[in-house]
Amino acid sequence: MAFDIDMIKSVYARYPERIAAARSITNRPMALAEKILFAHLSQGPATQDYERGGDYVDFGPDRVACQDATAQMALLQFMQAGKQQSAVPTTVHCDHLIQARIGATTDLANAKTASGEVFNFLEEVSNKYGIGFWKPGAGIIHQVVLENYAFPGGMMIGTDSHTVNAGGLGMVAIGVGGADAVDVMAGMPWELKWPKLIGVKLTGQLNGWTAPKDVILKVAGILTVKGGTGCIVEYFGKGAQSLSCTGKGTICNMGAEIGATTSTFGYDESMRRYLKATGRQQVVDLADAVKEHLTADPEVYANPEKFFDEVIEIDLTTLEPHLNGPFTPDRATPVSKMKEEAEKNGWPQNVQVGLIGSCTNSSYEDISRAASLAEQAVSKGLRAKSEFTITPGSEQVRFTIERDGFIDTFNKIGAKVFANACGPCIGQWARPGADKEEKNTIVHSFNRNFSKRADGNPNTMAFVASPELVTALAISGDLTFNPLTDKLINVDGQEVMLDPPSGWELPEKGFEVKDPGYTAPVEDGSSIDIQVDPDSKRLQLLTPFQPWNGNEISGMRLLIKAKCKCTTDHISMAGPWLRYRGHLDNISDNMLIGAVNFFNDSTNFVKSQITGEYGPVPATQRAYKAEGIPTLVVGDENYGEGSSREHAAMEPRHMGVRIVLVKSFARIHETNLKKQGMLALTFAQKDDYNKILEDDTIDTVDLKEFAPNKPITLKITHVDGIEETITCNHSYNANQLAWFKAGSALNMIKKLNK
Ligand code: MIC
Ligand code: SF4
Repeated sequence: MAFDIDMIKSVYARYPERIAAARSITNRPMALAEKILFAHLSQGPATQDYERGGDYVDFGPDRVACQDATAQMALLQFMQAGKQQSAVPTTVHCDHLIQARIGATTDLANAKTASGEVFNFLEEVSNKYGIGFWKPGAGIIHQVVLENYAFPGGMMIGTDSHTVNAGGLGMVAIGVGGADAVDVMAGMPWELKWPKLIGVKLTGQLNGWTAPKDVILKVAGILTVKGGTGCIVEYFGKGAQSLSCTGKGTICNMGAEIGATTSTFGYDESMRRYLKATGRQQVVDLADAVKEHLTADPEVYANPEKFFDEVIEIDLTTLEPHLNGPFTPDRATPVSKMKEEAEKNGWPQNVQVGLIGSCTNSSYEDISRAASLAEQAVSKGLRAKSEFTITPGSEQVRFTIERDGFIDTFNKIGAKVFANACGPCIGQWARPGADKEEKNTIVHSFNRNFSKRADGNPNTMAFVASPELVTALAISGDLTFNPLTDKLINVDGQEVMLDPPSGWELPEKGFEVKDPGYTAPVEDGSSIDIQVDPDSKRLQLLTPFQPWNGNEISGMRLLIKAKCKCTTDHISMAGPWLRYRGHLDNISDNMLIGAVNFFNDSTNFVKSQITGEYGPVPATQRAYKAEGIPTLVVGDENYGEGSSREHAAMEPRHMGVRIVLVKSFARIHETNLKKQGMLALTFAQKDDYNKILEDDTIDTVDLKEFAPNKPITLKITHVDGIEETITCNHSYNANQLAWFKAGSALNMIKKLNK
């Protein structure tokens, strides 16, 4: 049975009218992404065309999804919005707060004890506001959404950057911070800059060792971690149609790693098959009735250069398996070049652990193909030389793969099955010995591989690959092993080769699950009273941020000038800190502790202008706050890349940082800063980054004239008394400016609801 079928019906019912309105205005063939955007304007049918990469536009997404680690802040904010119910179907998924240590059953039980207070809070709030609740162990948000909620041509937002996974079912699904989710849940328009469009034409067909993952690993290599910023990536061509729906999900999922707003595919047979297999024939019937609107106009795919801002072509037939890493998901190395690269760069050859699963790659197809290799290993007298772990994406997948014998197969090569949760992908991995910080290599089928991400060890080099390649490398124990050409020695001393993997797109006997782990909310939750213990270490009700006082900001000191890559993991680390995601003051003790200080190349070691001493970033900032001294944070390119976590914006706001000034921002983080009433600025001249010195005092000169499209000037006074001014750009529109003035977007919502 499909959830929210009435909502899906009404979305499809309005498609013909909405597309006709858009067509009469644009007068040109449209890409799928444009059709979905036009069909979801919050104003109704289109009355004007929009400039790609220029206009901010208001949308009305169909649904919202939140995961436990971000839902806490999203719901704490929603509770202040003064609404009785969420205005659109919304779900909460408990997946990030489960630590992988021993194995699924024990780890899940431990998580329920350790984070019981948070899970209960999320369940109660969900019940009160009409939100569907997926309990711990039910699965990872994106896999559960794909299996239950995604539908072709729909638009959703989710408080997780990999919400984009739902593009595998032809949605425009976008990762956002909690404050954005509050807009949609409060029934208000949700704003996004009309994206540019990148077309990726896939020709040929995958074969042998190559998997859908390799498509996105290749694209990441081409576009880099910021190449997709502000863009929707639309995949098309015969090759696209030949991919499974879940394979499409994998490709869209990792679109987050190139900074893309989202990625999507046109409605096709693979989606029909997947919808049917997951009990949603009804959605197929509805989608079929409007199918011409659920893919681009044929002219667009026939002449992509005319309609997309950029076109990439990839031939699946000749595409090689890739390994991306270490430390960044866009460092792409084809498997045939790995030996050379590893030697050149001194990457440890010995693979210590191979990890498959996660929200990116845990479909039935992925697991069955990986299992085919494990099966071969057994029959050919091989054992996995590396440790090997599996994190299934959902209880439905886990139950079905267990029924079909794959877990037994994996057990034969000594695998460990973790809970259906994020686990090692988000630092929730109690990896024995990680604290020794030894240099080592792991390979995984997740999406991110930033420093410290999986096990907290800065010297762990993580390489991202398809589950098939991860399995082969775990069997060989060698990063430079190329299964296409290399032989292995088995227990009898014979040379053997692994045959290419094989598997099933969908289970022949259908999916099965006993308890999917879902709890529907009560009809009327208005009488539910949510209590938060004022002494709780895990949860804290929010105090509204102060509005802007209308004055210039004077006497700012530099808190930190971050050097090179500064992701949201550097700004607000995950792993053990996930436990404070519902407590703004406590989590602020991790603020920027991973960022590298430009002036001494150390992390969490900055100069205090009060004492002249060096110390940790959070303590230094707390001292500035206590003295009422405003501060500023400076950053490099693509600052805030990675996660949607708005804590990376709320912490500096709460701690008294006033401006974040960088060379460029990642999309979600820039929006999060704006939503929380922070000033997010970029250097008009990137080289001005070099003008900011450790002991500077900084003042705004013309903040009082803050207006859209008008740069802001900063005066820098160096310690020798020399003054310089620099020009800073910003992308605030009138609406966003109002958030700044009110202190936050939430303060605005509260005002409007009064
Ligand atoms: C991630 O993959 O980095 C996360 C953890 O899922 C985050 C969300 C979070 O930080 O809670 C994301 O991708 O948005
Ligand atoms: Fe969870 Fe990792 Fe997916 Fe983020 S990327 S949702 S942490 S499995």
